Amino acid sequence: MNLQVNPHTKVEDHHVDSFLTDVLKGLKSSPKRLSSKYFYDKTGDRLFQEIMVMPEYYLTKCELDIFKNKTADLIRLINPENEPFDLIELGAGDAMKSTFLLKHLVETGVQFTYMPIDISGNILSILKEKLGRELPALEISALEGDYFQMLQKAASLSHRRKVILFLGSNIGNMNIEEAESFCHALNRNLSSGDRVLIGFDLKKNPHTILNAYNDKNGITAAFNLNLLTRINRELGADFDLKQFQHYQTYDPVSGACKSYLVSLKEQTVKIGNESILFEESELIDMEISQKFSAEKIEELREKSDFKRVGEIKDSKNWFVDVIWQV
Ligand code: AVJ
Repeated sequence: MNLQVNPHTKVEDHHVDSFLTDVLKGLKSSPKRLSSKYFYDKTGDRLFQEIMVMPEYYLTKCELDIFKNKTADLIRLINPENEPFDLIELGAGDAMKSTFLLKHLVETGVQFTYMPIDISGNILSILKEKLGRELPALEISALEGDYFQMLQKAASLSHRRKVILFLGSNIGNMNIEEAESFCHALNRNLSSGDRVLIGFDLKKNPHTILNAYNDKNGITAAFNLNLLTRINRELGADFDLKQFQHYQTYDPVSGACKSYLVSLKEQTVKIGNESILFEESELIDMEISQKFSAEKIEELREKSDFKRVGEIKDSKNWFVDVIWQV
């Protein structure tokens, strides 16, 4: 998992290079695709924060219910002996939910460092500012980048038992196969006794799920289309946003909730020196938000070699945080 970095290349150049490579590779595939991990530029961060407060988007409310009202239970499951440890959060974002946990932990006086990892440097600076204000006693060491690269960095900084938080159904952005290899790799990157807390969105009435991703005000649509704006700005492309339309699906059998952009006409888009042809009605596969059954979660745990520790659901039983141990 080591990344070879040319010492003469600036980090920003590197970002642009791999962003361009990924975008071109995705748009030359069939079906065309773009990775939702690139949604989170400054505007994307803001749009996702708007999504989290939409009445339709129940996920954040459910997990907040757990973190607000079952904090002591959570702490018992992640750190039963109340011993020093390090708390690493993958995809921390603004850490709205984990802040409840952090407050509680600071109050108990247990020794720990909080290491939030996120792909968005923008949201990490917002987070650091907020936590510095609300929890000045908290030891924090923020890491910007991809999950595994930064997880390794965090592991090299930490000499204590580790607890990994992976909340908000971020794991749903992987299909089942990817989630399996992710959890397996996560397990291999940790040591015996380390624990993970993973948030899964559960299967439920398919109308409820589809509504959460197909809001009437078009915020989710704007969230998807914003990636085209980002590609225009950062990679010098000329996507015409009026010629692409958001389309959302949910398959209650597989649990896959997927978003697409539909090309409204035959058109050519320039990206750097390349031209990409879109047929009329051709799709770009944008994002998967996988929903899980209890059985699928168990299967995932077994395949990735974790031991079951416990789980906590919200009061509606719509969302579950599971705790596993290496
Ligand atoms: C941040 C990946 C959990 O899939 O529910 C929200 C992102 N996409 N609305 C999700 C998202 C459209 C969200 N995650």
